[in-house]
Parts: sequence; structure tokens; C-alpha cells
Amino acid sequence: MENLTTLTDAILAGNLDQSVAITKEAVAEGISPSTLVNDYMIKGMEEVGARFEAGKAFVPNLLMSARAMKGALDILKPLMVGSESTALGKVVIGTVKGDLHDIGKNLVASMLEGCGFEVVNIGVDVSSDKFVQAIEENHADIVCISALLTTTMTYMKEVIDAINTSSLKGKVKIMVGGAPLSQDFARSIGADGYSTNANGAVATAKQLMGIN
Ligand code: B12
Repeated sequence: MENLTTLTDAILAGNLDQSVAITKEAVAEGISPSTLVNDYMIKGMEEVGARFEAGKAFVPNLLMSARAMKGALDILKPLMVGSESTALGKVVIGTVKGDLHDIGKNLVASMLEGCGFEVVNIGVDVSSDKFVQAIEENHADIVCISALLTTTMTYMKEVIDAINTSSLKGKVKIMVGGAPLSQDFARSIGADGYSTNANGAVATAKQLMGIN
């Protein structure tokens, strides 16, 4: 197959048809979903983000790139789902209140599913009450909380406080992630686990479940 940087370019340009077509072709040629996501697709999102920051791209560009990324991810998702019949653990995942970013969260969800976890994805703009309710209803072993904005990452502490003041305290492991976070921040709000990326999220989740 020709140079896969065309996939990065298609996502950067927000060209859904092209990103879907290239992804399908790459999959047919046996290129692994993780290579496509980590080496090409995320790079396109990073570049549009950098251009946005520099005032060279605007919200519609972000939206179009996000759409192109999602289209490609939709093709890869079924290929990332694992074949293990017994789940390694149950995970509830969502993006915090006030935050609509879900690409990274969905990627983490797909990777966890692909590696054998059962995942309940509760979407974006999720309040602390809804997190608590979803953990209770699903008897989750782990909750994954995502935030992409410096203005919403502080809400993660509210979610953790709500969990710790409920009957769930100590019964569910708490993982946090998202571009503006750091290990120090995660520790300071009382999270049990943190990772900068989806692969690391799987490793951390396994570690929290006591699986090597
Ligand atoms: C796409 C995008 C959007 C899209 C989102 C579409 C969607 N459905 O998600 C739209 C256009 C809606 C959007 C809107 C806004 N955005 Co925006 N957006 C982005 C952009 C370009 C890419 C984000 C992304 O998808 N990255 C790719 C994924 C794969 O990476 P990720 O999200 O970081 O996830 C990975 C890790 O963080 C980690 N991870 C994520 N979650 C979790 C959870 C756990 C538990 C774990 C362990 C790991 C983990 O693993 C993931 C996979 O590897 C970023 C720039 C950037 N470089 O991040 C800006 C960015 C996040 N947006 C920004 C801004 C300012 C906004 C707006 C306020 C713009 C506006 N003026 O309206 C609004 C806010 C809307 C809202 N209320 O949420 C700023 C935030 C700045 C800040 N300091 O807070 C950024 C950084 C752009 C910039 N450089 O200025 N945005």
C-alpha cells in the first residue's frame, strides 16, 4: 500500500471519505489497528490541535477532523474486540461534565474491550451522580474518567469525592486520563491509576485488577 501518511493527511484535512477508504484498504492489507491508530490517526488529530492552538485552524476544522477520525475508528473497533469469553473485569467509562471530547475516551474503551474487559461507555458530559449510578448499576470493578479541558479536569475530583462518600468507597478502582492531566495531578485527586494513552490504560487496568 502507498504511504500511510495519507491517512494522517485525510484526518488532518477532515476528509471522512478518504480516511475511511484508506483505513479499509490498510486493514485489507493486514496492517494492524494499533499501527493505524497510534502511528497515523492520532498524529492527524495532534496536528489539527496544534494548528488550532496557533490560530491556523478553527472549531469547524476540529469537528471535521474528529468526524474523519471517528469514521476510521468505527472500521477498526470490531477488529479490536477481543475473543475472550470471560471478561477480565468490568469498566465504566465516561467524559466529565462540561466536556464533549470523546475520541480518546472511546479509543481507551475500544482498547480495553479488545484486551478482554467488559466496558460500559456512559458518554460525555457526565455528572458525578451519573458516574456513581453507573458504577453501582453495573457493579463495575474500575471506573475510567476522561477530561480534555483544563477547565473540566478539576471536576474529576468531584467525581472521586462523590464515589468516596458513597457506599462504593474502596470497592471500585479509579483511573483518570486525558491530555491536560499528569501523574502528579492524578495522584493529588486520589486516583488509583493514570495513563497518557490507550495502551497504557490497558496495562494500568490489568495491574489494578491484579492481572500480569
Ligand atoms: C477534536 C477536538 C475537539 C472536538 C471534539 C470532538 C469529539 N467528539 O471528541 C470539538 C470540536 C467538539 C472540540 C471542542 C472544543 N475544544 Co477541543 N480539541 C480537539 C483536539 C483537536 C483533539 C482531541 C482528540 O481527540 N485527540 C486525540 C485523542 C486520541 O487523544 P486524547 O483525547 O488525548 O486521548 C488519549 C489520552 O489523553 C488518553 N486518555 C483520554 N482519556 C482517558 C481516560 C483514561 C481513564 C485514561 C487512562 C486515558 C485517557 O488516552 C487517549 C488515547 O491514547 C484537541 C487538541 C489535542 N491535541 O488534544 C482540542 C482541545 C482539547 N480542545 C480545546 C478547546 C479549547 C476546545 C473548545 C473550548 C473550543 C471552543 N472554543 O469551542 C471546545 C470545548 C467543547 C467542550 N465543552 O468539550 C483545547 C483545550 C485547551 C485547554 N487548555 O483546555 C485543545 C487542547 C486544543 C488547543 N490546542 O487549544 N474539540
